[in-house]
Amino acid sequence: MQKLSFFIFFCFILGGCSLSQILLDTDNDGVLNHKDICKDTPLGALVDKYGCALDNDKDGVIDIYDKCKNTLSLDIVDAQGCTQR
Ligand SMILES: [Ca+2]
Ligand SMILES: [Ca+2]
Repeated sequence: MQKLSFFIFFCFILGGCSLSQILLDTDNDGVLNHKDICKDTPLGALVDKYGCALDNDKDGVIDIYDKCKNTLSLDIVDAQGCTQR
C-alpha cells in the first residue's frame, strides 16, 4: 500500500495522471497496471503479486493451460505441459 501511495503522489506531482489511469487493470487479473509485469495475462489465470500467471511446475506452460501440473523440472514438455515421449 505504501508503494501505491508513493506512486500516486509522484504521478500527481509530475502531472498527467488521472485516478482512473492509476487504478487501471487492463487484463483484469487483480493487479493494477503500474505493478503488473505481465500485462496480457489470460482471463481466469491465477497470478502472483506481479500479475504474472502461475506456473507451479516451472515447465513454461502456465497452470491454466497445463494438463500435467506436476512435470519434473528437467522434462521437455509439449504445448499442454505434459512430458514428451
Ligand atoms: Ca497481468
Ligand atoms: Ca506448468
